[in-house]
This record gives sequence, C-alpha cells and structure tokens, in this order.
Amino acid sequence: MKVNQAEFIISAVGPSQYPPDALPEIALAGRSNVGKSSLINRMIQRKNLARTSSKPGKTQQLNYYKINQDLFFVDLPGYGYAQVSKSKREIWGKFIEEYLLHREYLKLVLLIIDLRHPPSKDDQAMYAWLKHNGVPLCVVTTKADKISKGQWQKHVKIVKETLQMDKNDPFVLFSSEIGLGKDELWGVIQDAIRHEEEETTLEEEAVNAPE
Ligand SMILES: Nc1nc2c(ncn2[C@@H]2O[C@H](COP(=O)(O)OP(=O)(O)OP(=O)(O)O)[C@@H](O)[C@H]2O)c(=O)[nH]1
Ligand SMILES: [Mg+2]
Repeated sequence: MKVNQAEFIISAVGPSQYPPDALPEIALAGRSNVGKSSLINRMIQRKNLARTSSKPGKTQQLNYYKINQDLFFVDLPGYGYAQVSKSKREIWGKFIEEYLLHREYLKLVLLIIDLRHPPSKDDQAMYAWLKHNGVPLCVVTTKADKISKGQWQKHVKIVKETLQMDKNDPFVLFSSEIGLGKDELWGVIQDAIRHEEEETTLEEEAVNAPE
C-alpha cells in the first residue's frame, strides 16, 4: 500500500464526533505504552503524526487518522493504566465497547501485544472479548527489535499460547523501530477490507436476485 496522504482528523470523545466518511476503519487496541501510536507512524512512514510518548495513558480519546482517501486508523485509548481513576476507566471502557461492537465501518481490530512479555490479564481479556463478540482481529506483536532474532519464535509461541489464539486469526510479528512486518500488516488490512466488500456485494446480489 502506497501512502500518499495521512492526516490527523479528530480526537473523538463520542459518536457524534466520528467522521461522516463511509471509509473502512482499522482500530488499534492494546495496553498503554505498548506502541500503538508508533505502529501507526511506521505504517504511514511518518515520524510523529500519531502522538507517542514515554508517559503511558496519554491517548484518552479515539484518535482518527485518514490514510489517502482509503481508510482510517483509529487509535484507541490504552487499557490497563493504573493511575487513571477507576470511574473514569469504566467510562472509557463503555465508550470503547460501544465503538467496537456497533461501529459499522470498523473492519479490523489490531490487538497490539509486547513481544517481550507474556500477554497480561488485560490482553487476554481483550482477546477473549473480541473473539466472543465476533469482532475481526489481527494480533500484532511489537517491539521485536528489543529481543534478539533467535528468540523471536519462542516469544511468538508464548504469546499465541497465552492468548489461546485461534489459528485462523492473522498474526504479524512487528517492530516500529526497524519496520519489521509493515508490508505483511498492510496485506492483512487490505484483505480485511476486501473481504468485507465481497460480503456486502454478495448480500446485495442476494437481495436483488429475482425470486
Ligand atoms: N524499541 C522500540 N520501541 C518502541 C516500539 N514501539 C514503540 N516503542 C516505544 O514505546 C513507547 C510507547 O510508544 P507509543 O507508541 O506512544 O505507545 P501507545 O501504545 O500509543 O501508548 P498510549 O498512547 O499511552 O496508550 C515510546 O517510547 C516508543 O518509542 C518498537 O517497535 N521498538
Ligand atoms: Mg498512543
């Protein structure tokens, strides 16, 4: 995928602020500081479009980035950030849950996991919840550059086993630092968008078919 244009659109705090464009949306979920914003920047080859920080919990809204005239990346608030008050966390939870369950343009959730560590309880719960609700997802393990290449497969195995990952779910080994997995992930995203378009066309054909 060639990215000619990438722009920040809005930090949405509620559905009324979601962009009206009928474009596919690819959301990024993962714990705070795992590298969601960095992954967006790497995918579009821009250093700082998506705001990154060494302070966890900075992204508190749904941040929309428009890529060409083709799709949106939606950077979700990171979960598992202890210093945010519990009540506030629950409000975010509901808001994100609504988005993930009911947003019609959502085509794929990238569940971002730190390759270095076994998935946390929050990661496991998020994976199980997405599966339970039939939300299409791709597991992306990031920060691969932080461990030696010889250790990658061992870590991949731990991640897949800890999540009890479905073999049919796409998986990408990634590093925002060195660009590992970028083309593969674009392939997964394009497949997800195409798959949806085909299903919609089939449904339309079924509706329009003569009795
Ligand atoms: N070495 C290395 N560092 C990374 C990678 N991805 C992210 N980081 C670093 O990890 C830190 C957090 O990255 P962010 O992209 O801001 O993480 P985030 O998930 O968006 O965090 P929140 O917005 O707080 O939820 C930053 O210091 C990044 O530079 C990676 O692939 N390799
Ligand atoms: Mg972020």
